[in-house]
Amino acid sequence: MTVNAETLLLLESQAIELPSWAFGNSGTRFKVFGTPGTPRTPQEKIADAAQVNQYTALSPSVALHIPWDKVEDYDALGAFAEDHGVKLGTVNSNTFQDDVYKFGSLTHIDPKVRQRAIDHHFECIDVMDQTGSRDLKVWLADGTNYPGQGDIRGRQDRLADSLAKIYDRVGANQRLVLEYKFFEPAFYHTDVPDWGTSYSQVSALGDRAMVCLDTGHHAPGTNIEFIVAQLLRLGKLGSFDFNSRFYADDDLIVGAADPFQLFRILYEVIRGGGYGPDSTVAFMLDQCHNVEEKIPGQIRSVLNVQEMTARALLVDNEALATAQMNSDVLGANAIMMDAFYADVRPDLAAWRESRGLAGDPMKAYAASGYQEKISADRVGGTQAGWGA
Ligand code: AOS
Ligand code: ZN
Ligand code: ZN
Repeated sequence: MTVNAETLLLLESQAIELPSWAFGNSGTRFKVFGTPGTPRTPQEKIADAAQVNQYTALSPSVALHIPWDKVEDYDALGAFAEDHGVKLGTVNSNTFQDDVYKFGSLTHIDPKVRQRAIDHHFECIDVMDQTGSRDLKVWLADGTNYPGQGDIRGRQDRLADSLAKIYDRVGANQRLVLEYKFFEPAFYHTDVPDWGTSYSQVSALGDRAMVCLDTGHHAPGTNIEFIVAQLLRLGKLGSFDFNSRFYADDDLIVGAADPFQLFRILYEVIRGGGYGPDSTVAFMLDQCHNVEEKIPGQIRSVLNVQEMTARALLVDNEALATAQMNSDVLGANAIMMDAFYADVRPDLAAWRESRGLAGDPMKAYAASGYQEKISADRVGGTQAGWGA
């Protein structure tokens, strides 16, 4: 199977947003290993993200995290990004690291704490107004550890109330995307544990509120592509946080743990109209590189998404429809597997070269000397905010 011109045209517009925090040091609660050359400022994170785009032409924007990427002058930060060939993207809020949020943020029983969390989101919207960002991504650490610790129903009501106040401030060209996660840091219940909760909360808000699907936020064995199909059907799939997992919220390189799952997800994205220039579904990575180098880790990630998208585009939909019509179980399955097993890498490398890019972006980056330069220049790079 070869990647034809029509498929290449569809691949040309692919854009995968990079998270600024992927370039910072990260780790587990046992240890955060430092990587030489780690960025010390938001500008250095953006410069590193720009490297990924330079070698792949796949990642034209960088997601910010407030307060980790807080600066005095967002116009200047935007101009810095543009100078490096990228744009500022999704703004991620943070209500999980202040002591005041120990028992919740937007769901907290104390109205003063809730207001503080709401105000933080207003601040994020102010940032979006300056950066021109479309999406405010809300992920909450809210939840409880023990039965009885909180009133699950009351927390849900308070969440709805807080989100409505935030949504009121979201501009006409902006969106609120609500991410769900079934556990962690709370272990008994999480206030937005699943797509159904996120869907019901955002549906109550309005058209510009959507669900964010983080591929690492489901129980083992969950059929994630089914959720993708359902959310697209409902018109509520706003964005993806791509990563992969073996066990919990591992935040490993997307497509590393289960390439077949990534293929199946992307097939449903395409099938449901969530891919291409007319789609508003945002592709973003949400990853941490604990032991590997961060820039090549991100390059590998966007290439994995591109390769699996190409394979998913190779599915012979006409033949598949016929096989399904005839209840040809094995025939239909073989059509999917043929596309999945197609090695698209040589075709993609040749296509890259035809566009003036290196055929092998990993190799080209390694040979560029950038890693050595930042390792020599930057001392005392920052932690992304995770781990430790
Ligand atoms: C946390 O588990 C979530 O995946 C968040 O999407 C994300 O990692 C965070 O918002 C970064 O601040
Ligand atoms: Zn996420
Ligand atoms: Zn996560």
